[in-house]
Amino acid sequence: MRRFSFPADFAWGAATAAYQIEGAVDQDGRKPSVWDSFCNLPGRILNGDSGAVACDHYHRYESDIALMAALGIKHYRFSLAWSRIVPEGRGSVNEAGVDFYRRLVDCLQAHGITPHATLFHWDSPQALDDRYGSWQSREMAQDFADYASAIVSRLGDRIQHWMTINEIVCFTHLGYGVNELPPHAPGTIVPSLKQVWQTSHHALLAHGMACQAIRAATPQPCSIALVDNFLPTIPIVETPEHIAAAQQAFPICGTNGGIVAPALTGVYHPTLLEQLGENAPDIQANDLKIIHQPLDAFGFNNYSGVYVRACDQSPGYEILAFPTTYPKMQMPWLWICPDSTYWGIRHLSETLDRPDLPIYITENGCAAADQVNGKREVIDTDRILFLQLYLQAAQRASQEGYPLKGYFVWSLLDNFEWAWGYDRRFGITYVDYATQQRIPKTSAQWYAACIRANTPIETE
Ligand code: GCO
Repeated sequence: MRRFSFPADFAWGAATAAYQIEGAVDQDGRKPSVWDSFCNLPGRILNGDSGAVACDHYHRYESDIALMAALGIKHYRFSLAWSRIVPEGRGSVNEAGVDFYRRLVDCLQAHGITPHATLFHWDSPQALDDRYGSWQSREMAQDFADYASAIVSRLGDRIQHWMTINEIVCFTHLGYGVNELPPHAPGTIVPSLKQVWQTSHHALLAHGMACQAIRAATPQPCSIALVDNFLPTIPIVETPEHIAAAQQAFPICGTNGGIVAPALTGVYHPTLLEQLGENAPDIQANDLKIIHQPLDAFGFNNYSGVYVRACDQSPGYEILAFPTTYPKMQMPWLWICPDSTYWGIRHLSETLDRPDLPIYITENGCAAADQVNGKREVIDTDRILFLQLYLQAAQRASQEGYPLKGYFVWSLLDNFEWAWGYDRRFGITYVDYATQQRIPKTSAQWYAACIRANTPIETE
């Protein structure tokens, strides 16, 4: 069967995040992040796990990078720990923390792997939570921009691909709850939904100000992206009426109208603002201009979606619940929806009218049972099936001319899966946390074959 290849310059990568893999949380000047504190709260993390050791990547990065090179991976998305670089969140820079990332990037480049650095992947300095409540305060945006300046002025000679913030909804709407503490992330109880939306507004401001800071500090041309896990709406059948319904639903589904929409269009969706009423965030005169910065790319973290159908009653579409037997991978929210890849890309290009914006899938992957057999192998054919379905949908978008530039599998390694601790494994490489041994899973070999062929390989 003739397979459609991705474009010759398609970027095949792997992704990780600092707090989920590094460990060494009190080494070389790093100060606590809100996730260190959150893990110390009884009952918040499954099995009382924390990122204190994780995959010990801080000490093992050279062998982990060699693993990537052996698979033919040419792009690596990782995140920088803000509290390793500016331990108090603002003020003095910890040069020993910067040196770790300098060593990491030099090692990547020695292996011919391009670094893609995410400035913020949820682990903000505890000191700023103590000072003004983290994202509840507008000050966080300025402190984040200053941190961006500090690191880009130091590593901008080695890093040309910057991503400002990962998944705003996850550290705002999942961290701040109205009259109850949400389970997922550090944060606090706030008196109203307005305060929750104010935290995501401050995160959008931080993104915009960081874009400006990166452009001012970089010593060479660079690419800047925002990374988001917006919710793709999928037409139940690809007929004009159901496609129109999915497009109508997209900008107001979940938090799409208040996060990806303002970042990419400069406008909070009017229907969302109408629905929020007095719970809408306070938006200062120049805010949306700051937020709507020109971008060089967009990072689409793609896991699942929702099905939509047209209907006669207002508003003209219906978001469909998943049947209880709908296939999932090993997370309660991980319904298998490969068409979310294709339609997510189309919504960015068409529904938000940004056909100009190159797109990377900056995360895609799944948790799976991952049993180690008697030969110390992990035969994860379930993960291969998942990845193949999503990559085939990505290929469809690419073949139809949408500007898909690359794909980063989540994740290179099994790692600290936030509130689920180490109970859930997303890696294409198994980590035996007792010994820190790495075991490339069958999916790693499969992924290496995809990279060589530049297309999703059909399983034999
Ligand atoms: C996210 C985060 C990752 C998660 C992964 C699996 O997308 O939630 O970026 O840190 O570990 O997605 O949940």
